[in-house]
Amino acid sequence: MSKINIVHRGPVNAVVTPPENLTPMKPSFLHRASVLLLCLAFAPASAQAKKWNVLFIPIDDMNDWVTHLGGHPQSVTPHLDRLAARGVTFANAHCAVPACNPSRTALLTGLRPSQTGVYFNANPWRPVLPDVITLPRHFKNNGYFCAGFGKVYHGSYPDPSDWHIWGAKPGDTRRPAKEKHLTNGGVGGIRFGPLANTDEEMIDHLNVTRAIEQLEREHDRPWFIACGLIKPHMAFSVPQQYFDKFPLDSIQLPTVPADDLDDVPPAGIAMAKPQFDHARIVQSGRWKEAVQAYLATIHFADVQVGRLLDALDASPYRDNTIICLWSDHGWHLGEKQHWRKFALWEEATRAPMIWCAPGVTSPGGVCERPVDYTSIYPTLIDLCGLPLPENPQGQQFDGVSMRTLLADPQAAWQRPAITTHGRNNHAVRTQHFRYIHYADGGEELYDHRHDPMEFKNLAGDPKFAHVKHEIAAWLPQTNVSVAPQDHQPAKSNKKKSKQP
Ligand SMILES: [Ca+2]
Ligand SMILES: [Ca+2]
Repeated sequence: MSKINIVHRGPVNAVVTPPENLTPMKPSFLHRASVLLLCLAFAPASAQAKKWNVLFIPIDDMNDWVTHLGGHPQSVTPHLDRLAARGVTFANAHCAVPACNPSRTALLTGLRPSQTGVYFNANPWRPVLPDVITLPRHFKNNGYFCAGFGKVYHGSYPDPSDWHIWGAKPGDTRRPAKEKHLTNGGVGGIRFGPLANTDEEMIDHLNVTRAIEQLEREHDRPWFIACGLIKPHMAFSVPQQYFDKFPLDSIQLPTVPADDLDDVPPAGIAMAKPQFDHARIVQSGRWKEAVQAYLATIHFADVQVGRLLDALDASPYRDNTIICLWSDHGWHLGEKQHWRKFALWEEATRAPMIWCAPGVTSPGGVCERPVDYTSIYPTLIDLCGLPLPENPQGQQFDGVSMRTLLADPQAAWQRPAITTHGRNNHAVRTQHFRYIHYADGGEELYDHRHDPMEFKNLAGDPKFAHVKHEIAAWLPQTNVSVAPQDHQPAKSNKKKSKQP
């Protein structure tokens, strides 16, 4: 697979340090050095004018149930939609891994799990990638002010040293209120139900407020501010008013043919686990409630995004800030008789990704090219003119810059999106097809031109053998072992985090 193709540039904001002692120099050299220094003295000012800030908005577990992506006919997401209308939305964007920790690790390092071994939530990433330069670290190393709030990394495994401010500024003792659940909270492990809380009591509201406070500040250098939303991650629980917008009687369920898994190989059925969450939800008679709750929670998250966008627009940084919004993966609510992420189908891998880059994107761009999240890091440093990170252990990006697609969403694009779930299980998404290859050789092939819900597996159809063969050439050739698991209880890990 080809390596990154972005243009390597030197850091435009390199600090110019005058020589400590000029006396040994000959006059002619001193003169040349003075001229050089004079030129360099002006360089930071002109470079500064071209510096872009970055507003980075990770969202947790938001699938394509976003109005402008059409994943569910009843979704209400006016703020994501207005952001999309302002820049470029990627309608065929996919996570590198359908789980929180490995998705974010791949995104923040630019490295796939097949290169790092970070395949699952229980694989802490820093122990196996101790020196890897993360995306925020790279901006920090290049003179940016970096502040991160909310869920940027997986909750248990942040690296606060990547930032100048992580979680809350010193002295900020504000804490969200406890969630006050109005119902019994769900079915088995699928947790949902309205809260008696106000918006202001929610942790996402507080983290957005913290990010807004940074947007309202005067900054003496370019900044990279991340504000990660925790909703719509379970529990699908937000204030009652959001539930009221989706009357239960009106809720439309996904279409799930009873025989949909009949043509899915055993490795896929093992991921779907139809006898667990789905069987329980159907038996409980509360499927519509779960869908209602997810729509309500997405709507709440959308309102928080709106607060951030309003604050940016009211700030002096409106016109010199790149906005990059993404959700770490999709979510099944019964499709393929599956719930949650943890699978290689469209519902688990497709998620919103929206960019606004002043001078590059044009309003209303919709990109149908297949892209995955290993390309976010290369794209951001390309847009900001930062050099490639030099990882001490030599790891190189798996993705490439998407600048050409930001500038022209219809531009030619040869690469597919690749998603990995567990060692050597991969999905390759091209513009029209999804090909899944499991470690045991099981295969699926879906033609999205005629089958957007992936009901008919064409992998065994000889007519598509050539398609399968061509797509399979993109499967990662390196599939390293799974990184060591964290055996500590999740709660004790969370206590270690400085993130409120
Ligand atoms: Ca997630
Ligand atoms: Ca099927």
